[in-house]
This record gives sequence, structure tokens and C-alpha cells, in this order.
Amino acid sequence: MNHVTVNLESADNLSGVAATYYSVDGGIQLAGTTVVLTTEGEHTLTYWSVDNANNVEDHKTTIVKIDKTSPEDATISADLTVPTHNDVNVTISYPGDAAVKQYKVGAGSSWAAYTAPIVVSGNDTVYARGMDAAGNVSNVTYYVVSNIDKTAPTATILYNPATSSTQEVVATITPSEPVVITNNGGSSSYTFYYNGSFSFEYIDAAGNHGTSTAVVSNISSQSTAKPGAPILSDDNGYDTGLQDGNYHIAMNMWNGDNGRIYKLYENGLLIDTKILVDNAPNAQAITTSINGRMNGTYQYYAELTNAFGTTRSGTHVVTVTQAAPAKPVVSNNNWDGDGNFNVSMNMWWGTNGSVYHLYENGILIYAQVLTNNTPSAQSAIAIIANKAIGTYEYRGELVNYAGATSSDTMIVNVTH
Ligand SMILES: [Ca+2]
Ligand SMILES: [Ca+2]
Ligand SMILES: [Ca+2]
Ligand SMILES: [Ca+2]
Repeated sequence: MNHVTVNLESADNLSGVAATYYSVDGGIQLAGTTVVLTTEGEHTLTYWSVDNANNVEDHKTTIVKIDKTSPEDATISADLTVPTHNDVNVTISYPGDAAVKQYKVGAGSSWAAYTAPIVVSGNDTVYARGMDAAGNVSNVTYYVVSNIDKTAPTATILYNPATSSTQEVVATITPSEPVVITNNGGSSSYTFYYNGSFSFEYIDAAGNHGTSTAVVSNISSQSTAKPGAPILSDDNGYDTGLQDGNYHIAMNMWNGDNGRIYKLYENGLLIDTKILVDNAPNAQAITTSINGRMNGTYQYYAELTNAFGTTRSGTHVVTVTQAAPAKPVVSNNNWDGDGNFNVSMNMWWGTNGSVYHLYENGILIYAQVLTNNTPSAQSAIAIIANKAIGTYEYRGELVNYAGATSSDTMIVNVTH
């Protein structure tokens, strides 16, 4: 409010009013009935009248407040600022001198009284303004709600090739908005090796879920029913003559409808997956290398799968008993009994070590990396020099992934 005009009215029942006087904030006495107050703040207006009989009225006082200052701008905040599929609650804070608190949602709406946080259910702009008791209005402030997404993502699916194929078909999705794919290892592509369907699952940033199901029917196949029975065998004991930890598992499906996907399980865990060619009714064969198994019993089964189903093999057991190296033998050539001699290690036949260790009186004094060529012989020579007179105890060790195998202990006497 820019200024205040105060009109002083007076009346006298006998002689009539001669003049009216006033002063502002204790200042000089002025005559008149119109007082204009322009400066901000609280003003004391003193006024009185004199009648024609020269009677002076008692002075009267009134307080006039002038407020020319608009309220501070309201501030606006939201309880959720990250992408959300929920409503967003918007809170407006008004300054203490805002006697009137107003808001609106959307530029074209009407101002309404603010009493509690506003529930915004779709992206929009919230406006706020305050008004003080004198009618001064603040600036309009606003907050843009843009993080609400209640729309589930969708996707288009592309098939490559889309025409008839004897090979695989790759289905790739293109989502309608940025998503995280929550299955299929996070990949937007899925490879079909036979006709069927696969559902991609994904989620947008606001947490809305979407699903797209790819259906492939354009893969032509030689097979017309689920695969023939796979039969497993192994070569352990035949490959090296040893039941060591390295061998092969072979699958043969001798005759019948073919599998497109081969899976081999070891003790119930999938350890190999291979894609096979469908050349039904011809046989199928595949081999998996198994390496580094510890002593123990291993149970294997295989699955062959095509568009018509899955056929599982029986269980095939492999026993590993010779995973650790064969026992080495140590010898020496100290015929003269002085302090210089060689300690030799020989392992004549068996599971190889990958490292040789020689201990003297329990202390490791020599190490050598060996070539693993199971079941061939292995040997190593350690040169011992300048030994003092005394008795020395030597022990050799062959080490591989499965453990260490020790030789017998050998005594060498140094006599001069
Ligand atoms: Ca004010
Ligand atoms: Ca969305
Ligand atoms: Ca073997
Ligand atoms: Ca010697």
C-alpha cells in the first residue's frame, strides 16, 4: 500500500467547528482534515478541533500502520525428486507475514487457499504466492513436478532373420523408454535355436514393469519330435591309465531326432552348454574336457533339447582316485662322503606334479617347475655343495592342484 489518507470529521452542537488540527508522530501542529501518511511504519496521529466559541477539544490519538513491503517469496519442495510411479507431495512454506497463502497447480488454474501439502498425481507445475494483511503480494514462485511416470514401458521386437531359417533366430527388443532388463542376463537380445517363445522382463526408472514376449516359428527343423536318448561315457583310466582328475565326458545320441542344445551337469550343476546342428535322423556326438578334479566321485547327466522337448541321459559316474602326483623317489651320489653331492628325484610313471620341492632337515632348499605330462616320468636334480660334517635328512615332494606327494626320507652322511 503506497500511502494512507486519513479524513478527520468533526461536529459541534452549539457554535460549530472553527478548525481541526493534527500532528503526526509528535511533529508540528497542522490545520486541516485530510492527513496523508506516506512513510512505512507505525504512525501516531494526534488530532483535535476548536469550535467557534474557542473551546478546544481533548486531543485524540490513533495509531496508523503503513506496510509497503511485500511478503518474502514462498518456497516449494517435494517429498520425491527421483523418478517415481507414485504421487508426489508438494509442500509450500510461506513467510510469517503472509496472511493469505495461495497456490495453484497448472498455470491456467485458479488460486486456492493453501492448507496442507498438495498431492500431485501427474507431472505439472505448482505455483505459490502470499499476501500480507496490508494486501502486498509476493512474487509468484513455482516448482515443476517432472519425476512422475505411471506409464509401463513397452517394447517392439525385431527378429533376425524374420524369414524362414534353418539356423538360429535372434529376437531383439527396443524399449519405449530407458529400461533395465531384469532377466536374460540383462541383454536385449535372445537367441532361439528352435521355435518357441521367450518373455523379456524390464523395468523403467520409476519402477513400472513391462513384459514383451518374443515368439519364433520360422525355424525349420529336421526333427519332428523330442531328441533321442543321449548316452554318456568317459575315458578316465583309458586316456593315461590313471584315474586322475583329467578326462573327457562324451555324449552320443546314436539315432533319432536331434537336440539343438546340449547341457552337461556335474553333481547337479550345469558345467557345459553346446549348440548342436540338427541333422536328424543322424547321430550326434559331443565331448567335454574335464580338468583338475580332486579325488572323489562325480555324477554326470546330459540333456538334449529341441523345439519338441528335452531328453535326459542316465547318470554316469566317474571316480577319481589319483588326482595328486605319484610318489617320487630321491637318491644321492655321495659315495665319497664329502660335502658335495647331488640329490636326484625320479617319478617313473603316474600322475605328474607341476612343481618339485626338496627339503633338507625339514627346510625347503630347492624348488623347480616341472612340465605336466601325465603319466610320463619326471625327474629333477639338486646340486648340494660344501656341506659341513654331519647327518642330513632329505625329502622330495611333487605338488599339483590336488595336493603334494612326498618321497621317503633319505639320510646323507657327510664324514669329511
Ligand atoms: Ca508486508
Ligand atoms: Ca514409464
Ligand atoms: Ca585321466
Ligand atoms: Ca661327494
